[in-house]
Amino acid sequence: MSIRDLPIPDLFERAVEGDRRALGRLLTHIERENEHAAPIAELAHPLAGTGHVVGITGAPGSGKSTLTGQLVKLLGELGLRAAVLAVDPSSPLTGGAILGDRVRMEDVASPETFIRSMATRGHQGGLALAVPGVVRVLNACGYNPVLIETVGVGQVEVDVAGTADTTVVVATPGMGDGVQANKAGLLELADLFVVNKADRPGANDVRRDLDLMLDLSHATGQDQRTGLRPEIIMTSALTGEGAPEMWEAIERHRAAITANGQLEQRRRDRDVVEVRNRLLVAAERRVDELLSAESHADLLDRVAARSVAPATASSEIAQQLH
Ligand SMILES: Nc1nc2c(ncn2[C@@H]2O[C@H](COP(=O)(O)OP(=O)(O)O)[C@@H](O)[C@H]2O)c(=O)[nH]1
Ligand SMILES: [Mg+2]
Repeated sequence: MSIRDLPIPDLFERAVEGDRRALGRLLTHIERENEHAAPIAELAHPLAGTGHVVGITGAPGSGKSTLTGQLVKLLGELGLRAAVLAVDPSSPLTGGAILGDRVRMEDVASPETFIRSMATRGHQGGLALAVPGVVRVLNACGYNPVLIETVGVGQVEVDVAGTADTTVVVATPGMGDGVQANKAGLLELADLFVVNKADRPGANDVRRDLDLMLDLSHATGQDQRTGLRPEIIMTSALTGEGAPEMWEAIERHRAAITANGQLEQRRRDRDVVEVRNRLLVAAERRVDELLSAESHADLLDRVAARSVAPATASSEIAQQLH
């Protein structure tokens, strides 16, 4: 029987046993949010939640993919079965730049590594729904850690970073990155800073800037989210220098938030956010359905004619929101 025709439970079983094509198909269902997505999530959820989810974010060109490649190489040497989820805001699923990244990453990755690219466009419920779903299935299939690479701009990335247990923010010399990170709200997100391209002049200045900013946020009480001061690690992804130190720092962060109970809290919060996001999508659909209903055309006409106020119309329609 072709893998396409396998019932979902069989497909899932194969994926858990290590069949990469089966896993690929499961992820496609999840990404499409089709009728198979919920049954897959039901199978995966009890098995997931123990793997370490690491977010790697930063400006385009800061070296996230190269760095992720080095990390994946290292993890392979450590005997870990890592997965990479590369989230790109623009490329279609098979698209340009990301494929380039993928080839490079796969050159160094161990055969056990699973690499998946995901576009941010074309998701019905948005990435906020698709990413946790994909991570859940990867975890359930024994991939640990799961590394999520995202471009550090915009709300989507901030949401995706919220999916991670440990969020690494990558900065580089010569881009005014400290300031950029601050602007994009990445400073608050970072559990760990990596100054990549440490082979370039100015890397130490970036480190110093980040240090100063951390001092400042400490002084103003802005870092109360975690109570932990993010470490700053210097790397040169081209050679792999600093990659082991980066991984050690990621593990230290995980150990710290495991010990202080934050890991459990973060995961709980994340699940609630996912439930909330799903409810919002469902609610929005229901609202659109109500607004386009024939029975409300008259009411909306009266709003247009200024004989009924929008607030009154919405309270009236809201009575059918269930
Ligand atoms: N000099 C130097 N170049 C790097 C380093 N890391 C990555 N690069 C280069 O920076 C460019 C962008 O890297 P890439 O990993 O695609 O960045 P991404 O957009 O953040 O994923 C590529 O040309 C890399 O070869 C590094 O540590 N030092
Ligand atoms: Mg990249």
